[in-house]
Amino acid sequence: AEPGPGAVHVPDWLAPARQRALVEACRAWARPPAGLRTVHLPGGGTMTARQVCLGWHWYPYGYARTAVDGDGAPVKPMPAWLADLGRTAVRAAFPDGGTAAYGADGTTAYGVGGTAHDDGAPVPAYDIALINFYGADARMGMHRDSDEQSTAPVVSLSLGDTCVFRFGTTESRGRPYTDIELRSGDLMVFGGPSRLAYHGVPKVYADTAPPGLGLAGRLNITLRVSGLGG
Ligand code: MD5
Ligand code: FE
Repeated sequence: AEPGPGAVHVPDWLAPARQRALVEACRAWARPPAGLRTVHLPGGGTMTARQVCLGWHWYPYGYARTAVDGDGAPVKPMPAWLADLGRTAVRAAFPDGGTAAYGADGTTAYGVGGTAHDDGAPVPAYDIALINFYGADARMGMHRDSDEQSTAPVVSLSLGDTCVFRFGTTESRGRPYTDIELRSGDLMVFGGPSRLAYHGVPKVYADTAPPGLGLAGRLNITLRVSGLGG
């Protein structure tokens, strides 16, 4: 399903065993050093979803190689297998190579070391993972992801509790928007015109995670290309 141009929702993309393995990996990444932290916004607000980063450390508003707003430790590396999962996700969302994802010119270069689809369309080299942990009362306000120097599609993997994901326009954080339920195992890819759309998570439904997953709350893994080089 395509909630907007370049935005693709693939429900139930991750098999249960894959979901369990990702939850286990998130648990390890959440540990110190440079583990799960609470993010404080410059305006005085506090993000209710807690976060851990791989590859590059996101802070409001930029990227660093150390947890500058946490314990200051070096950010954990982005595993090659996770970058590969991102590439596989983009191919799943845009099986034809994707003018929707890549722009009508089909020539836009993504990131460093990007390789190609069989049809020649570029495939992004994911070098950032942001993992957000949402407890039952956590939300994320409407915002755009604009701290990356790359137009490569963003990959979003949902685990655990079901949420309402709000997908808006590139123009404003208000209406019109489309509300989509994201469940454990769902994939979303935001490319092309959707890359800079406003979005947020207004609601998490408590106790809706698959029973076998061993997760109370929601995890979202978002894969991005920094465009920052080496
Ligand atoms: C989440 N995370 O569910 C979302 C998944 C964040 C964040 O929003 O910034 O950590 S990524 C959703 C996303 C990314 C890029 C573009 C769009 C959505 N979009 O155009 O809607 O925790
Ligand atoms: Fe975002």
